[in-house]
Amino acid sequence: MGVMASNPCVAPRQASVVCCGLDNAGKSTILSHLCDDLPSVIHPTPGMALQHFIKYGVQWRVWDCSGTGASRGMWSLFYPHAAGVVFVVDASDRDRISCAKDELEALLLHPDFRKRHFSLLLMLNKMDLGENTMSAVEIETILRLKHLQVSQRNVDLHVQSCSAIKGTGIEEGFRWLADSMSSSG
Ligand code: G3D
Repeated sequence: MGVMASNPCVAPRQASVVCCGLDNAGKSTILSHLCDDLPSVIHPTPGMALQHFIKYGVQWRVWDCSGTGASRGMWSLFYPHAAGVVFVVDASDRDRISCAKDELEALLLHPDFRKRHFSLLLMLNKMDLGENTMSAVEIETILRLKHLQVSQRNVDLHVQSCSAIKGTGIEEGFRWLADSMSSSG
């Protein structure tokens, strides 16, 4: 089912989403394109910041989680309440791509997600950095996404290349997520 155009007479449906990924991946910058009232200067997220916005016929509630090492243990507090996950990867961060893989795997194997159906939007960010970035194919291989699609049929996955600095790929990604969550009720 597609996302309907916004109609002021119809209350938008609600969607709760957890946004995670390593620190510096660009989570807050991505969300700044969707929230009208976020400041233009993005500061490191202290623990978690809850964002509300209405876009693409959906009233979004997004937990923007800090990705620093110590804070990652807090992500799972929001899993039981989330119908969708936005996992942001810094495509220019070769040194930490295996760490991002480990965190993604831990999320997928977490009891709150292991068995139930959910939508996973994987944002491959900072694609504007040109030859310094890993390609989408390279990242998909490192993250073993083909294996994931076979082994975890409960995950509706979409991979979206983007540049939060340029604002590209964000609308496409979140429109897909809105559609995916709508389809799974
Ligand atoms: P986080 O919320 O995941 O921790 P932020 O990440 O949104 O705070 O972004 C971390 C840094 O990456 C910021 O730079 C931000 O401007 C930059 N960044 C985010 N998205 C992109 C992108 O698509 N391309 C490029 N080139 N940079 C990006 P600073 O310098 O403020 O730390």
